[in-house]
Amino acid sequence: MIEVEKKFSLTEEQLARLTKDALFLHQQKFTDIYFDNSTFDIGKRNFWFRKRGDNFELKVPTGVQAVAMNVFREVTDLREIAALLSMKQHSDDFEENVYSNGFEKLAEIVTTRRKYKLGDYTIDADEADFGHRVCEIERMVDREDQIEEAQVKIFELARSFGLEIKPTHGKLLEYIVRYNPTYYETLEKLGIIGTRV
Ligand code: V4E
Repeated sequence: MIEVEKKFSLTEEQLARLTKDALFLHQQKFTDIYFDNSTFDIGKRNFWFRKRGDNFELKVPTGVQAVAMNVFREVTDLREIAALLSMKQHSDDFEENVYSNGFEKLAEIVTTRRKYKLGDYTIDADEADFGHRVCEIERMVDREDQIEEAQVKIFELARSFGLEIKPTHGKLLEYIVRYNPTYYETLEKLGIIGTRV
């Protein structure tokens, strides 16, 4: 399955309207630690490497672009992550290898997420500990050729609730804008992050 998602910046009132007839699934709190090295080699490939709770995940662009958004694949197999990041194995412990290969903490973000279901859409209302709120509307599809249609449907839902469709930073991008502008500017100059609808 492929997750197609779009981020929105909503007021409390807009979020209340969007979730009024949605089914509340649960609230969870999790910590993401993102990593990169001093020359930003992970970010320069538009890869995003994190430990969420106890689990390492690497987001890798699929090469599929629809409505000016990259679609990412999430790699969780540790051997595949190590291969994609060209990590040398110095220890049997994956986390030790992360650090011994020169990767260090880029950001640490604690998120409180409220999850809802609205028809075929999932809504994640996230609040990060550094004061950034973002709402994601998501749909799952089976095949790459369904991505574009899913994105159009997300935009249609958003419009039906009067939500403004404008570029919105996710939690990590907002974090690095605020706390690591050199990282942000480097990737922005390379065209890796920028204005996306
Ligand atoms: C993929 C990505 C980043 C990693 C953070 O991904 P995101 O979906 O924002 O995090 P989150 O917490 O919602 O994860 P989930 O729970 O959905 O798995 S940071 C930047 N990107 C890619 C990217 C880009 N290259 N340019 C722009 C403008 N936005 C995002």
